[in-house]
Amino acid sequence: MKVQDQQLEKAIPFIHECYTEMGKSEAEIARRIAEIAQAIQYNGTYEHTMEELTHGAKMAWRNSNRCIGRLFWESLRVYDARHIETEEAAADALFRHIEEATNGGKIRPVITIFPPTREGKPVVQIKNEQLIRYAGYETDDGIVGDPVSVEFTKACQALGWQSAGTHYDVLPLMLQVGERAPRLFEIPKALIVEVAITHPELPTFADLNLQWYVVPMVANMYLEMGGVMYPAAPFNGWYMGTEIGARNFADEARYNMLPRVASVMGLDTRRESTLWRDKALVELNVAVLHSFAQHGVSIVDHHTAAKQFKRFEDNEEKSGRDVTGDWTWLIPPMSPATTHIFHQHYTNEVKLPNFFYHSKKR
Ligand code: HEM
Ligand code: NRG
Repeated sequence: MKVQDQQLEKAIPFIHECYTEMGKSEAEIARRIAEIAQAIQYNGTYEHTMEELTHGAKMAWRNSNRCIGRLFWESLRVYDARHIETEEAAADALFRHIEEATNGGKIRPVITIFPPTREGKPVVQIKNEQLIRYAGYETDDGIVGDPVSVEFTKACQALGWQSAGTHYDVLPLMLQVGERAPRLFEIPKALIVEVAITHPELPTFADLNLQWYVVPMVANMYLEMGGVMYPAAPFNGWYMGTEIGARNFADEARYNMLPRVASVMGLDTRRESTLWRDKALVELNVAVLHSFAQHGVSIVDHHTAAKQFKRFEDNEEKSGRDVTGDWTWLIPPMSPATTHIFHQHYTNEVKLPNFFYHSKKR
């Protein structure tokens, strides 16, 4: 089948669903589909209207099987960056994204949508995994910083990036337009909000010198809607505490802090059966939630997030839609069986529009 036919074949159900949800008539749907068919025939592709782009991005979030935060799908703010052609303009759009999303700590879900792939047109690519992430360095004394970033950090250094070499150096944006060499842009310090981690009752926690950035902005997935691919469409919500406390700080392959947390708590680590890991994990997660709340930064604990997800499931049922989900990702990494998600079955069918990983090398 020709590429154009494939696009039309995906555009039709998208327009149907999107327009029906927006309360448009059958006549309007038919008119728009005819218009799209013609655009594809003459130009090889079609452009989404602002309405389609906005509602389509919300649908993509609603269809994200691994996301526990989907109750709020309708609140997504959609920024149109489809006109952007230069690295500088892309960096500016991303700075604006960071600012609008951070919103002084009252985090807002945002997506910025860059130009779609189009025959003969260069695309903007964001090489970072998240807009804000910490660098990782291999040193003689082991890894400094976030081990997950070692490879990307090397790529930045190869392009001339210099940094302090601390555990928490925010990486620069690496942007590429078309076949040009990628370029680096430092994120202005004033835009980066971070929280130092303290514990509400255990003052020794401060000795760990832990901190984290407040907004998770996923930048390494493409958005597919109506047969159109948007290779750069970074999005964010707010954190669920366990992402930081039970994974980023706790995983052995990340900051690996449980032994040190146990040490400042004075726990007996000689035997596994004291459950020192579990005790350290709980207090570390208490500290993350406490610190964000104390700084007035949005964050959700995993019990509340699961309850919100239940409301999402109920809403979807009322709207006559099946909830799809990836159970292995939806269950929180702490006390999963205390949430209803653990005891429920989800079908991991992939609905469109949706977000997908880029292949590893790009
Ligand atoms: C994954 C929570 C907003 C799309 C996740 C995960 C969590 C989460 C806990 C699992 C992450 C992991 O284990 O690494 C939330 C919360 C939000 C939110 C609390 C607050 C509003 C959003 C938004 C979008 C989104 C705004 C898109 C518009 C996704 C996608 C994944 C995901 C695509 C899977 C990522 C992957 O496969 O790596 N979310 N999310 N989420 N979320 Fe959300
Ligand atoms: N676990 C990753 C972030 C992944 C996305 N999580 C969200 N997304 N909450 C981490 O940095 O820990 N979101 O759009 O809010």
